[in-house]
Amino acid sequence: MNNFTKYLDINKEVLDGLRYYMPIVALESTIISHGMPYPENIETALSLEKIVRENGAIPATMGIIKGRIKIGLNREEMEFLAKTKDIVKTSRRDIPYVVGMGLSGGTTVAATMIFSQYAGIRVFATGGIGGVHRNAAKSFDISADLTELSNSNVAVICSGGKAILDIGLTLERLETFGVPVIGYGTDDFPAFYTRSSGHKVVMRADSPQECAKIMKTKWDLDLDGGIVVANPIPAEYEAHRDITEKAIELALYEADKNGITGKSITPFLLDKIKEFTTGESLAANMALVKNNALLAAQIAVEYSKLENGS
Ligand code: PSU
Ligand code: MN
Repeated sequence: MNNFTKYLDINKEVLDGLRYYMPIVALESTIISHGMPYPENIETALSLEKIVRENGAIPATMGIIKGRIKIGLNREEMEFLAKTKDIVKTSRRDIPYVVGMGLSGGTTVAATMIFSQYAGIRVFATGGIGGVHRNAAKSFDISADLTELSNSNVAVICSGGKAILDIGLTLERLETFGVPVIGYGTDDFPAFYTRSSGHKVVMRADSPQECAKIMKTKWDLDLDGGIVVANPIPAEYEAHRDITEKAIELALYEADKNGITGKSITPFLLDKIKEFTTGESLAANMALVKNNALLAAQIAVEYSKLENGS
């Protein structure tokens, strides 16, 4: 037995899924605790699980409840993370503190990848990954999501990086870390609220099968680390580029003025952008993450076929 197993609670559905090599999709919970307001957060979390199920996979929303690492939160636990005030945004750095002190945490992309790796789950859907912040040369603010992508063997299905980041520098870091960044049905890296960031990707896949093949090949070759599948927001939900960009600039100005730094900055910016776009960004966020859950389920189904040798 590994040392880590005693810290994990794997729910029955996920445990059965793991036992029988069924397709499973990991989902994060910082989006619940810090990324969206109540009640949109819980509505979105529940509909992601529904979409994953409808597309033939088992959902496993990760989180920490009173010091226990949950591989698959139940509805009550999701509600708890959605409503409670002092939930800790938990990235790699925070895990020992939150678990060791018996606290509760919403897991970031990095922490969710780590928990997925513990359980052996290879596919994970989220909204956007963290990355290199626009003023990183001064602030040194580079998300631990990128480092984790260089470590854990998990494919992260997302809508690119948030436009609050420096997308060009984020792609440079990912290249250095050896992380394949695959445009799904696109040659452009998406910018979360909008379909294109203006930065090209050098890899493209047009089907879940192709994504699964790249994953299988990478890990068969012992090239440890994650994969980013960048899935653009559906066109009908795309936010207005100019308005979003203005909102981001205003939000960055507010963050600077209020001295917001470290782990608080992403939730602060997202909240301000929502305010400045009168909710358009929240609607876009909800739509894109659902679209990612759908693709993740399809990829998980194809990947498990490859794993089972069929
Ligand atoms: N993007 C969103 N909503 C979020 C996040 C990103 O639109 O809630 C969260 C994710 O959990 C991501 C984290 O892993 O923010 C990155 O935070 P940081 O930059 O502090 O590493
Ligand atoms: Mn940061």
